[in-house]
Amino acid sequence: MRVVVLISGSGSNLQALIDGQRHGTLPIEIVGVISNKTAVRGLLRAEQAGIPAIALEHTAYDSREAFDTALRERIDALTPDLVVLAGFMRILTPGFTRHYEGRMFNIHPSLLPKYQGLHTHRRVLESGDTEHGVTVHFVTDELDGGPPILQAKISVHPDDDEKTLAARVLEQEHRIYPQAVEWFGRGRLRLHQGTVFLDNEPLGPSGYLIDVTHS
Ligand code: NHR
Ligand code: GAR
Repeated sequence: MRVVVLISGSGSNLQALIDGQRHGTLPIEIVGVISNKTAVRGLLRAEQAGIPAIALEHTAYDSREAFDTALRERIDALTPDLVVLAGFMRILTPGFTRHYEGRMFNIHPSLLPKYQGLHTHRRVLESGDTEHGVTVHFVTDELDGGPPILQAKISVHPDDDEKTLAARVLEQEHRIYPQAVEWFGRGRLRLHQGTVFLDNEPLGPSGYLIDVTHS
């Protein structure tokens, strides 16, 4: 399965996929990495793994549509089976998301549908929630609103700050993103009329749930 990964920053989720590919546990070939920001660590990680990596700066385009058209051309030249948003920080236009419907994933650091958008860890702490987590979902034009595939739920500790909480969420991201990609690569996962199916069974509104609140 050919995979293109879109990033904006450190690329630790990209690294988890690279590691899975390298160890032979993930049936994928990452055929390209594209960042909308230059000089980010994720691009270095790709280069170090021998993966073609480019920066395509959104600031060089005068509209979201123009950037998305250029991005789509770059991606489609790589003929991917799956597009993976891994810490990608630009909102995508409806034409773009429709083009990759059913074959584009995002990982979002909250228990969707809670806390769509940015600064999720801070908002969880401000709300006094005792549980938090991360969601892998199919991307649709509804921002962070596409159908969930897989969620990992963790506990919020009384002494948590944004940093400690983000770190524990990230640990789960590195487990569940490769898992979801593996399912797709083995043909076990599909999106049909807004419902996610795993092994031909419809998943519920949270996707497949992994509860790590007691570990
Ligand atoms: N695009 C669509 N259409 N649908 C989704 O579900 C998307 C998406 C693009 C990115 C990731 C998402 C997240 O996991 C994602 C999901 C960026 C923003 C944002 O506000 C919001 C959500 C997500 C990513 N971006 C600002 C913008 O104007 C820029 C912020 C910045 O550069 O720091 O694009 O949270
Ligand atoms: C991850 O926590 C990811 O869930 C989050 O950014 C981090 C990227 O880390 N994504 C978003 O907030 C999307 N808006 P990484 O670059 O090390 O994979």
